[in-house]
Amino acid sequence: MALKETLKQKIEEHRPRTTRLVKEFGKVIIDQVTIDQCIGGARDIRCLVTDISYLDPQEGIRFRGKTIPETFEALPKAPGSDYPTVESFWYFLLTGEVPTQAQVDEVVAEWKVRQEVPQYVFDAIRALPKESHPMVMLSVGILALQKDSKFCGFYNSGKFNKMNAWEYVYEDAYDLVARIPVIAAFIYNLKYRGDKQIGIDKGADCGANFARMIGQCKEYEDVARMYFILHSDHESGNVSAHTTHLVHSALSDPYYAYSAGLNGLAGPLHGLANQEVLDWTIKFQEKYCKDVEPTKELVTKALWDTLNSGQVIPGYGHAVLRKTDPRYTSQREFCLKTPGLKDDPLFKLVAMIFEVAPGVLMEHGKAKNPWPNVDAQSGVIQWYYGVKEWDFYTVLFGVGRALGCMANITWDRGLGYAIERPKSVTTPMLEKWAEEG
Ligand code: CMX
Repeated sequence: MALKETLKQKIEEHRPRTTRLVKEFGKVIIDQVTIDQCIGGARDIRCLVTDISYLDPQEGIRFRGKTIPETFEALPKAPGSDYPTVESFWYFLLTGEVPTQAQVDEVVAEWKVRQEVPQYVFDAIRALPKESHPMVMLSVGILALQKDSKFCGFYNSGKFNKMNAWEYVYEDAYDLVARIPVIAAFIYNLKYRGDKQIGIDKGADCGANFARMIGQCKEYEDVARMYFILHSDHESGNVSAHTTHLVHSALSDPYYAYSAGLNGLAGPLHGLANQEVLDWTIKFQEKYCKDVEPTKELVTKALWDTLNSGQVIPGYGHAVLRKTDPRYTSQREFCLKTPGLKDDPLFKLVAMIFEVAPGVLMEHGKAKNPWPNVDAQSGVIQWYYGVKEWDFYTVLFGVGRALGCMANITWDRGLGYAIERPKSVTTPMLEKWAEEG
């Protein structure tokens, strides 16, 4: 069965489960809210639903029930590669089913049709000041696509109905995931390669095409595939996924929703941390290692300097995770098995930080999780392959994250999730409840 028919069947099978939960068990209590959660960013409150991925604090992410190694193992691989295509992963995220090779081929073919980006998107990006952050460019590019939103068109058609609204979200979502790598490549070439643009390679899958469009080597094709898949989804409560879900819950179309999600991803406590890691590491090299090899003592001193100046150590800590992020481990394993990369001085330094930083953070005593997250390891791979412009790294994150966010809002509409509207209270109310115990 083709992707859309499989998804339709899955959504229709799922709907009665959601309806039953609301109708028969709607008042069952699954959590309670404390004052520190109210003030502290709603941390851990169970109030979102997604079946696309689940984040266990000890184990890390599972996509559709599969760990990262299980996901990479299960999905059909790109020709001549150890990694699956992004297209096969898209099928898997949307449906929860591992696609056959024939189903993957169909998605790859459809992806190619959908990936053409209208000229006005490039014109909108080009009109921005050249010094604009690439995340601004990406967010503007996605927002510019809104003009042709099929969901918005359906809403305005006078024929809108809740039962098949998801099909129009699906159309936009699919267009968006196919186009965002092309927009990202355009931004890269515009900003860092003197506007030397390279056209789409119609014979290539998403990862290979992205590598070629930014003028990269063959080996980078797997980097792109791995990177986009690893960054795709981290259940629903993180800033980018939650923002996308929230904005779409007002029936804003996928372009409005994901442009907003990208703006959240651009924050230094979220996706921008990957650029901050490289910035920190390169500055460390320049300051401490001009004439000497880095040592654990030097790294320890630099980490304490950062903490004592009131800054966070980028790439370490997490709101949910309490162990090393398996997305970190997966990228580290990629480095260790890649000749050249495993002996690269920057990788060795990142590995040394991994040995030292958790102990420093534990001694510092604030962070609940002293272990590295995805951002601590991602930049060094890009750097090694020559993508040294680290303000671009969050754009790469944003290309990957689109897969999860778009799969999620397609299901949001499929299951008819309501407009999001939590309740706020005032400080005097909290003080009164505090006194009452
Ligand atoms: N370095 C220094 N202090 C840290 C820290 C770190 N890496 N991680 C957490 N802390 C501090 C917090 O700032 C907080 O301090 P205050 O009490 O003074 O406010 C305290 O430890 C408790 O924080 P927490 O409950 O452990 O963590 P939060 O859930 O509040 O925040 C996160 C999570 C990721 C924002 C935080 O760990 C952090 O700032 N890390 C560095 C930035 C980073 O790597 N972000 C990327 C996360 C992954 C992603 O989304 O891409």
